[in-house]
Amino acid sequence: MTEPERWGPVEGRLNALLAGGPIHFTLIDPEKSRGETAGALARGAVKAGSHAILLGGSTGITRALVDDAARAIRRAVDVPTIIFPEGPGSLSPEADAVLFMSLLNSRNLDLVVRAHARAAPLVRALGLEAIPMGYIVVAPGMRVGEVGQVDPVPREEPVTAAGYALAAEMLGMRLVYLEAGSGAPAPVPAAMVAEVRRTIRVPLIVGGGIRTGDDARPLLAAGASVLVTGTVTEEQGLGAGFHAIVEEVLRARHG
Ligand code: 1GP
Repeated sequence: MTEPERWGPVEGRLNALLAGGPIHFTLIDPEKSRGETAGALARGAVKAGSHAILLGGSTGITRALVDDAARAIRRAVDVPTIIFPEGPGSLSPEADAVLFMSLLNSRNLDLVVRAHARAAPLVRALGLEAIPMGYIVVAPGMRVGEVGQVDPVPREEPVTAAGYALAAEMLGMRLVYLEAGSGAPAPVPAAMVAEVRRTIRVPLIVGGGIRTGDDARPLLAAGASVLVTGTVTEEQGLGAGFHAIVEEVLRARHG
C-alpha cells in the first residue's frame, strides 16, 4: 500500500494543502467555547485563513461538550474538525478525525500507549479517522508537561527532539508535534524546529506560546509545516495577534 492509499480523507486533504506550503490550525477548547460560540470562533478563524480546527485543550472535557462544539463547527465551516484528545472522553463521532497521538516523552505508559489500547476500538466504532502522531513536549511544557508526567525536552537540546521525532517517523507515525505547552511564555525554539525539520520527512506541527506574527515567522522559516494557536484567541479573540499569525502562514505559502 502506498502512503496516499493509507490516508483517510482528512489526512489526504491536509497533505494536499501542505504540498502548497505551511498551514495554520486553530485550537478551540470546547469547555471554554461551547456549542455555537465554538462555531462562531471557527467561522471567523477560517475566514481569516486558518486551514483546520483542532478541538481540545482542557482536562475534564466531556463527550457532550465535544459533540456540541463539533456539530456547531461543522455547520459553520467546511475545513476539517479534528479532535486533539485529552483522553478517550474527548472522542466524538461529530468530528472528522482524531490525532491518534502518543505522548512520546511521558513517564506514564498510559499516555504513551496503554490508553490507546483501550481507546482504539472506540475510535473504530465511532467511525473516526485516526491520524497517527508523535507528540513531544518541549520545556517549559506548562500544564500538559505536568499532567502528562513528561520529561520535557530541554530547549537547548534540538538533537534530543530530533531523536524523538525520527523514532516517531520510524514507528510509522505520520505527523510529529513539537509542543511548548499551551500558554508557554515562548514557543519552541526555531533552532529546534530546524533540526527536527532536517531530520524527518513527515509534516511537523509546532504549537504552544505563539502569540504574534513575530513569533510565527522564525518557526515558519525553520520549516514548521503547521502552526497551532489556541491561547491567543482565548485571550484576545480573533484580534490583531491571531490575524498577524495567520497572515505570516499565508505569506509563507504564497511567497
Ligand atoms: C496547545 O500547542 C497548543 O496544545 C496551542 O498553544 O494555547 O499557547 O496557543 P497556545
